[in-house]
Parts: sequence; C-alpha cells; structure tokens
Amino acid sequence: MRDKNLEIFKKVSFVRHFELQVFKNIKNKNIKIPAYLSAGQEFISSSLSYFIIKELKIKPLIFAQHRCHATYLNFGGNPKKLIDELLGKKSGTNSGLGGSASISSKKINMFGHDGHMGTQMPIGLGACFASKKPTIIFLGDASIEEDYVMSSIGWASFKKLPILIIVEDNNLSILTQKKVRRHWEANDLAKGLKMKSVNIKDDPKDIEKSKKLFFKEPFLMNINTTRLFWHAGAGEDDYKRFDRYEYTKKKIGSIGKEIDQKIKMEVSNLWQKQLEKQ
Ligand SMILES: Cc1ncc(C[n+]2csc(CCOP(=O)(O)OP(=O)(O)O)c2C)c(N)n1
Ligand SMILES: [Mg+2]
Repeated sequence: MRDKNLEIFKKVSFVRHFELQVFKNIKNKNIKIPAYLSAGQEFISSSLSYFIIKELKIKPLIFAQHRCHATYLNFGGNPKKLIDELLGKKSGTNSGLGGSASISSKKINMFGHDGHMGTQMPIGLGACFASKKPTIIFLGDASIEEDYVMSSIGWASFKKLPILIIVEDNNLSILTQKKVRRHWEANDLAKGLKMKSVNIKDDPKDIEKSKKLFFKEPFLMNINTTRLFWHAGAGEDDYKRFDRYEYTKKKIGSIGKEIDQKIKMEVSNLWQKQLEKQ
C-alpha cells in the first residue's frame, strides 16, 4: 500500500476509534447532549485534509456541518478539546456551550455550525467573497436542498471564488432517503449553475483525482458515503451498510490490524485521561 494511503488510513482509524468512544460514553451517560457521529464517513475529511494541508500546504477557512467531529479532528483540531466539549466542560472547543454540532476552532479556522441546515453555505460564501481566502464548505445531501444553498452556489460560480463545496452524501435526511426527496444530484445542480463538479465514492483515490482543481476555481464534490450509526446519539440503523474502514483494514491485512489496535489504545487512553479530569 502506498504511504499516502496508509497515512489516510491512520487518520480514519483515529476518527473511527474516537467516535466509538463517543458512542460508548453516550451509552454510559458520560455524554448527556445530542451528538452527531461521523463514523462511516471518515474517509472524506481524512482524504481531503491530507491532500489540502499536507500536499497542497493550504490552510482553508472551514465551514462545517452539524456532523463535524471528523472535520475537526482531521483538519488539526485538538481531540482533548472535543472530548471536553462533549462532556460540557469549560475547557471544550466552545467552552462546553456549543455541543457536538457547533464545534469551532480559531486555530484551524473552523467555524461552528449554527444548527440550521445549510446556512454554512451562504455564511462561508460571504467569508470567501470578502477575504478571497481558500474556503471549504461541508454540506449534507439534505442541506444542499435548501434554497439559500442553491443561490449561494450560483454566486460562488459567477464570482469564480476559491471555494470547495463538499457534499457528504450519506443518502439520508435523518431517515428519509434521497429517492423520495428529489430526482437530481448535487453535481447536476452545480453544472446547471456553471460550476465544475463530480459525483464520486469516498475512496481516497477518487477524491485525489480532483486535487488539481481545489481552490483554483469554484468546485463541488458530491461524495457518496455511509452513516454507520443513528442520525444523532448512539444506536445502529437496520439498513445494509458498507463500512469502508473495515473493508480497507481487511484489504491491507496485518498492517491494517496493527494500526487499528495501536490507535484504538491511543484513543482509549486519551479518553480515559480526559474523563478522569472531570
Ligand atoms: C433549516 C432546517 N430544517 C430542518 C432541520 C432539522 N434537521 C436537522 S439535521 C436534518 C437532516 C440533515 O441531513 P443532511 O444535511 O443530509 O446531513 P446528515 O445528517 O445526513 O449528515 C434535519 C432535517 C434543521 N436543523 N434545519
Ligand atoms: Mg444526509
């Protein structure tokens, strides 16, 4: 396996074990707030952050959606501060007052979500328009359906802004599938508004193919992925799910298992320490 893919796999592994700890701590009631888990969707921000920060050496403005733990962790957020935020502590990312959906960090230029689906699009667009800084905006496949998102895509396209729109397409709006909500795809919408776009799987090698376009011109990526757990909280849905992490781990054999075990321990110790500080 190429070094690059192993590095991305390690990032995914960290987020996966982090989210499994969140799951466990919701169950045992250490976490008392609604939490939106990124488990299953990690490859998107793990790959993007690797290509953007490590390879392109760009530090973008980040406008996250409510399902944002993976975004925060992958783009360089301090995991201890995320744990503290989920535990409602003052030392958390948002002083324990924002919660899972609104994680923000000045250090990594990450703006927390306000809870209204898709508002990160016009807000992120405004920040990009004013500053002309490379800007990445994450949306869910349901959030892209909001009217203000559509008009913002049009403006970003017209003004040729250095904006990268990522649709984390898990096919669900809470429990409602795309096929009963619409008959178009996000990349069709972007194309109609004269913005370049792709519709791909959350496989790092597919994501990498678009790297040369990042922040050179407005660009939308609809990335198909799988939500492993409930919309919010700790529980498992009963539909059939593809788990790219488990699939990759199996594919790369003993090295995958080794990384998985090592990072599992590391994350477990990290949580233990933070919990003991309560
Ligand atoms: C404007 C608005 N309408 C409805 C809601 C309630 N709501 C919260 S999350 C959600 C579904 C979001 O789906 P998607 O954007 O695909 O993100 P995902 O949860 O799948 O990651 C809904 C309907 C809301 N927060 N804001
Ligand atoms: Mg969705």
